[in-house]
Amino acid sequence: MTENVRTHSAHWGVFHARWDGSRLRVRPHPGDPDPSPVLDNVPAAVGHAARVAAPAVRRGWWDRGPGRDPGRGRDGYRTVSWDAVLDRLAEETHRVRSTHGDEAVYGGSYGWASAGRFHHAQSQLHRFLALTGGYTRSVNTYSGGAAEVVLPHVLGTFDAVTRYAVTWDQVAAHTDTVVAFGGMALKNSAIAAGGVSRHVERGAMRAARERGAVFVLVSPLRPDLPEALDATWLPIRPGTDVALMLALMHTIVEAGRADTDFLASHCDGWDRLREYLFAAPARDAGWAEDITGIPAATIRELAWRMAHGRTLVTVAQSLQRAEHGEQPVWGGTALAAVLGQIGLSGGGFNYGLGSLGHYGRPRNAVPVPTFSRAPNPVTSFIPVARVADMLLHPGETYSYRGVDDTYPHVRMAWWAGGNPFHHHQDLRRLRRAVAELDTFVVHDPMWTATARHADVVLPSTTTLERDDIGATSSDPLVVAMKQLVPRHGEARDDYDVLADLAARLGHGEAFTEGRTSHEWLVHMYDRTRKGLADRGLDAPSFEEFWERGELELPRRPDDGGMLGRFRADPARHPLPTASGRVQLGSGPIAALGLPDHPGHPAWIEPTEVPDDRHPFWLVSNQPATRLHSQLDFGAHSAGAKRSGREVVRIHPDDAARLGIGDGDVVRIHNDRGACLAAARVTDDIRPGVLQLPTGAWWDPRPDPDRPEFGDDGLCVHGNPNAVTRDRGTSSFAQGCSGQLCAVAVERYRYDAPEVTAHVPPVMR
Ligand SMILES: Nc1nc2c(c(=O)[nH]1)N[C@H]1C(S)=C(S)[C@@H](COP(=O)(O)OP(=O)(O)OC[C@H]3O[C@@H](n4cnc5c(=O)[nH]c(N)nc54)[C@H](O)[C@@H]3O)O[C@H]1N2
Ligand SMILES: Nc1nc2c(c(=O)[nH]1)N[C@H]1C(S)=C(S)[C@@H](COP(=O)(O)OP(=O)(O)OC[C@H]3O[C@@H](n4cnc5c(=O)[nH]c(N)nc54)[C@H](O)[C@@H]3O)O[C@H]1N2
Ligand SMILES: [Mo]
Repeated sequence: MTENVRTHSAHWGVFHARWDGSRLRVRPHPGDPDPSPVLDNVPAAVGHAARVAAPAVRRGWWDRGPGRDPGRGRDGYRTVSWDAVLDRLAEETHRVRSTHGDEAVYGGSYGWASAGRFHHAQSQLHRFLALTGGYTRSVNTYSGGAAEVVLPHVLGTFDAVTRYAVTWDQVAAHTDTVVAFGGMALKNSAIAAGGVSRHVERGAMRAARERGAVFVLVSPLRPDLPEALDATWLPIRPGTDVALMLALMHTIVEAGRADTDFLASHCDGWDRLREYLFAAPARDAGWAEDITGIPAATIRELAWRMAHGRTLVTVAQSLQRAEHGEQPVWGGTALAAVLGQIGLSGGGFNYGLGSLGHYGRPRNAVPVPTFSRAPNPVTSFIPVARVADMLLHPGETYSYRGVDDTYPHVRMAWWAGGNPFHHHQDLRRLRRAVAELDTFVVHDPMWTATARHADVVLPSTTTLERDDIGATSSDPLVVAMKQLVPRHGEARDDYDVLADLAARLGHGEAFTEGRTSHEWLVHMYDRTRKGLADRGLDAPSFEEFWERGELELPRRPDDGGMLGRFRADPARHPLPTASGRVQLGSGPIAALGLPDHPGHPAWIEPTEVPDDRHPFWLVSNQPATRLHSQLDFGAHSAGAKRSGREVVRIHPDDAARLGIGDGDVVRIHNDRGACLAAARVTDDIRPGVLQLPTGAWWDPRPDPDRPEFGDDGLCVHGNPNAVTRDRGTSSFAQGCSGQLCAVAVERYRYDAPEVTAHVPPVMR
């Protein structure tokens, strides 16, 4: 490495960078066989106009004090000094805690923040809130909310069946047929929280293909598997995968190809599911054709193929981010069980393989550095995606995992490292929800849509502006993430800001434990150094590690994981389910009597489906050109937009019927809101489906076609959460169901307004 070149890491890859005083140049780590183009977004973080340059307060809050206020998201801001804002914030935290109790502080703070183990914003905030009295927390994720609840009942703990089940090496070596529900898009596996030094997925899939493996893509969107695999594409009607899975099981059983030995020795509740499959109406291929849009003959052919050779079923996270999303997760498990392949090398079921870069990789043999947590003295919590419900309906009852609970009355919400006005559904409703707060505090480097709704905006440094350690247990490289560029304006590290606040609240020493940031890095690194020394391996001191810039950890041999051990000896290695076996039906779940979550995998018609007024399914999936909303203004993200607007895919037949041409600005709308986007006409998508990725910063204006929606009826930038629905996946798991909703689309009749999402508010 030449002088001035430093190593750094992002959720989308490890990189080398050089700062020449005015420009940051970035190139991928030389060891990465397939780097992500998302790296090209990084340089724009330096000095961009959308950076928060100094602490800012919403004028209504600063002048009139805390309280319910529909001005959130509408008022102007003014700049104040760090001391003034932290004094005021300490006072307000004390007021809320002493008047309303500690559970009135919401510290869910969901979000991806940046790579780097110490300056992980959410961990810092949780530690601060825990040590200063506690907070209402959130459980589960937007990523896998339904799966995280259902998988432990039917198969095993989330990590065991996502990260540490079937590996990419096994796929390359052993799989004959991969049936990928929702695909395994390379755009998705490019991302892993904490960083990824080697993108192996393309190579593994290609190796399998070259060996003769067949890939079957079940998805409304063709690019969900790499083109080079020459996959069989089954463009399924969104939200109907479980019907296809049931029909495959039915066909396999009827053909006498079910593994009855495995069902008897390793599964429980098969009788319950079998009865459902064969009772009228029989869940056969003809039945599923009407629901899924996939011809019965194709389903029968696929069933035949799956029953021969080594077959792997994968289910992308997207399938469960929809109404009744629990069902395809359970259905995929059951399908692999009927084939009798769970626990075989390269076969069976791997939930989420390909959805994230953490999955399907060997585990490190030595622990990576981690930041210490502090216990939260408050027990109150919500399933993460119920945040708007909580704010709008304090004290009301909701159900979760079969138990009734009530929403706490939250007065103060605090966010660091997440962007709810990116991740939440039905953003106009979220805006009404945050209007209910007394105080909304946001730490972020950027003037995101969330920052623009905060009462207090605290400017954070980006990862490029501080030293940190990048690492995760599924990647061998520990990265010395060295500061690359000077701090922006008055931005400060979240740690330093929270340490100052903790001191004002009388908990400074507990928060810092007397360490500077640098001392924390040394402290955190120590367990990794010890882990290496214990195995008699080269265990460099912190200084040596920092000097080298990276450290490669040994990895554990592939022992087949939890599912492999269970398969080999189910009595000695039972699964953590009620029966210790794969749970294909469940008496206790059936006994809950939930119509939206019966005691076996089932097809349940969604309550929102396309109709005459809203004839399209909108798929709002993860963006290929960025991570969520992060660096939306970066070169790779901006370069893929059209006239600064996000791009929506539409099938040529639909476009022709509606008079929409390639590149036209279209309005996507329903009774919750509307957004504009630029049309890309392509036969890569199933007719009747639109695809608009998430992540274009919400840019609300009045909608001339819906004046009753007020000043935020139309997002002019193309954020799908302007129209998505804010509803739990089911009353059992309460996951986020944002991936799918019903919409109409039309060519935009007016002059399209300019996008101003990346222009910061004017300061007074
Ligand atoms: N319609 C629809 N909506 C979805 C989804 C979908 O499929 N469809 N997917 C969902 C999923 S799976 C997820 S995970 C969520 C993602 O939602 P989020 O994780 O909330 O999205 P990000 O854009 O990653 O937000 C991270 C924020 O942290 C900030 N940040 C970065 N570094 C730092 C730092 O050091 N300090 C501080 N204080 N802030 C920092 C960034 O500027 C950014 O604002 O979105 C969900 N929303
Ligand atoms: N580039 C990039 N990669 C990412 C992220 C990102 O923001 N950018 N986010 C990361 C995060 S936090 C997560 S949780 C994962 C999420 O991983 P996923 O949830 O799997 O990712 P998505 O892109 O939302 O969805 C994958 C594909 O599923 C298809 N699909 C949608 N609905 C259906 C359906 O009903 N049936 C079928 N069969 N297919 C359907 C869509 O065509 C979509 O492209 O991605 C991670 N990877
Ligand atoms: Mo996610």
